[in-house]
Amino acid sequence: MRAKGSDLLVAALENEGVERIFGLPGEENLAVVESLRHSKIELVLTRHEQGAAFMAATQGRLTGSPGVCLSTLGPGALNFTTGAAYAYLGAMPMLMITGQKAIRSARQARFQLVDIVGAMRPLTKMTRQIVSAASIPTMVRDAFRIAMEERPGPVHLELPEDIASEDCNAPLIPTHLIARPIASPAAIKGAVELILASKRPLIMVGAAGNRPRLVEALSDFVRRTQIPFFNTQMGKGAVTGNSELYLGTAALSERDYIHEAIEHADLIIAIGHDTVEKPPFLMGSNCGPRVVYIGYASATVEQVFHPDTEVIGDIGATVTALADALQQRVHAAAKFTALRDKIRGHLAERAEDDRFPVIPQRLVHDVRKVVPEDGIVCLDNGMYKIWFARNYRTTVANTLLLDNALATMGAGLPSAISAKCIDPDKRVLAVCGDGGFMMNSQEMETAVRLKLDLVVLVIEDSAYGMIRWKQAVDHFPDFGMTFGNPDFVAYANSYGAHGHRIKATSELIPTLEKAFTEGGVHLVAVPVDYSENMRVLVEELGNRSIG
Ligand SMILES: Cc1ncc(C[n+]2csc(CCOP(=O)(O)OP(=O)(O)O)c2C)c(N)n1
Ligand SMILES: [Mg+2]
Repeated sequence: MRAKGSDLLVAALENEGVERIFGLPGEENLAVVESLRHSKIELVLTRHEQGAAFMAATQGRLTGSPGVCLSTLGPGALNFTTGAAYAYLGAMPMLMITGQKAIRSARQARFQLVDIVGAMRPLTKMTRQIVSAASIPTMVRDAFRIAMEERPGPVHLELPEDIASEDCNAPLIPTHLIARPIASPAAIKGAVELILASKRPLIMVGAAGNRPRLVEALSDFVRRTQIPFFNTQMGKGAVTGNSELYLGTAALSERDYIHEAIEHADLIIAIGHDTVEKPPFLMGSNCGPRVVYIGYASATVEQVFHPDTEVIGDIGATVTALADALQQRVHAAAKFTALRDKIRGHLAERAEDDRFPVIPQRLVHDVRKVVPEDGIVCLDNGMYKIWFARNYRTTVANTLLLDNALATMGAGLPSAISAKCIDPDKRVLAVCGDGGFMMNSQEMETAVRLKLDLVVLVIEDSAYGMIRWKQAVDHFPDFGMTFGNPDFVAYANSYGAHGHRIKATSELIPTLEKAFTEGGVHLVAVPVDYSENMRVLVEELGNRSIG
C-alpha cells in the first residue's frame, strides 16, 4: 500500500477493527487527525488525556480487543501514565499512540521533549518509537498481538511528526487469532484427583477469570460441577446467571461473612487469581484449605497465597476439561447452603433503612433496583466501593466495573462514558465520590457532546471519606480530609447536563429512574451517612466469632 505514515497507521488500525479513538491531539498529531478525518474511525475528543486513557482501557476490558487513545508528546503523553498503570495492573488491552517531534531534524531544540518511550517502560508490555513509516503495519500488528495476549495490558507507540508524513510503500499485515496453550492431561488429572478427594470444595473466581471470552466456560463449569463459588472484587460477574451456588464477594481479606465459608472449605479451586488484587483470603503456612490454582501462567507466590498445585493453560479449556472429567462426582457440602443464606441475610441488613443522609447499604440496594440485570455500574474509588463489592449482586458478566488493581480515583466517569459508547442500549451509571468525581468531572462535557444517556451518582460527604475512615480505624484524630464542594446541581447544569439533589432517602429511586427514562446526561448528588463503615466493617466484623 502506497501511503504516507499517518494514513498507513490509520489503515493498520482499521485493519485491526478499531472503531473509535479517544484522545486529545497536539500539533504533532495533526497528520494523524487528518488521516482519521478520511477514515471510518470515530475520534472521541476528551477534555483530559487521563480520561481518554481510562476510556480506551475500559473499551479493552469490555471487548477483549485493545481500546486506542491518542495524545501529543511530552505533557499530553505524561497524562496517559495513570491510565497506562490502570490498564497494566488491571490487565486491560490498550494501545496508546503519542506524537513526537520530528526525529530527523529538530528545529525546536528540546522544547516539550520528554523521553516518553522510557517513561512508559514500567507501565506497558511494549513501548516503541516508530522510526520509519514502512514499519508501521508490522508495529501496529505486533502491538495488538502483545496487548491482547495473556496477561493482556497496555502497549505504546510513539509516532514522530516526520515519520507520520513520510511516504512509503508497505503492505498491511493480516490479523490472526491468538492461540492459547492448553494444560497438560497430567495436570488436569492431578486437579481432578484433588477435587474428588476433597469433602468441601469451593471455587474462587479471580480477576483473570473475568475475561469476556470466558463467561460461558466458567458459568458452565459451575453449573455442571455444582460446586459453590465466590469471587474476588474483579472476578465479580464472571459467572453469569442468578446462581444459587453463589456465596458472595470477598471484598476484604479476612473476617467478612464470606470468610466463614472459606474457612469451612477444605479445597479452594482458585480460577485466575491475580495477586494484583488485595488478597481475598489469607493463606497460612500449614492450616486452612488446600488450593488448586488454575491460570494462564503460573501463580505469583505471595506470603498469603501459595497454591498446592497448578493447572496452567487456557482457563476456558481447563475448566471444560475438568467438568468433563468430574462428571458430577464432586462432594456437595450441605453446610454451604446454610452459610450462603447467612451471608445473604447479613448483606440484606439495613438495605431498606430510610435514614437521611442515606447509608451505604441503602444506596447499593436502591441502585440495584433501578439498574436492570444487564445495566452497567462503573465505580470510581472510595469507601462506597467496598459496599458495592460486597452487597451489589450481579448476574450478568461485566455489569459492575470496579478497579481493585491500581484502585485509582478519577476513572468512574470516563469508564462509564466508554461503556455507554460500546453498549448504547444499556443503562449505564457512574458511581463516584465527591473526591473522585472532581478528578475528571470535566468529562461531563464529553458525555454531553456525545449526546449520551448517562447517569452519574455523586456520593457527597465533603471528604476523602475512605482515608478519613482509615484514619479513624487507626485511632488517628480526624484531620485534613474534608473539603467543600461546588453546588453539584448548578455544576451539572452548567455543562448542559441535568443536576439533581436528593433531599430525602425516598427520592433516590424515583430520581434515578426519571433520569434514566428522560435520557441525556444527569448528575444526582446524594448526601451519605458513613457511620455504618465503622459499625459494620470494623465493630461487627471485628467481633465476629468464626465457626
Ligand atoms: C488518584 C488517587 N489519589 C489518592 C488515592 C487514595 N484514596 C483512595 S480512596 C480516597 C478517598 C476518595 O474520596 P471520595 O472520592 O470522596 O470517596 P469517599 O471515600 O469519600 O466516598 C483516596 C484519597 C487514590 N486511590 N487515587
Ligand atoms: Mg467523599
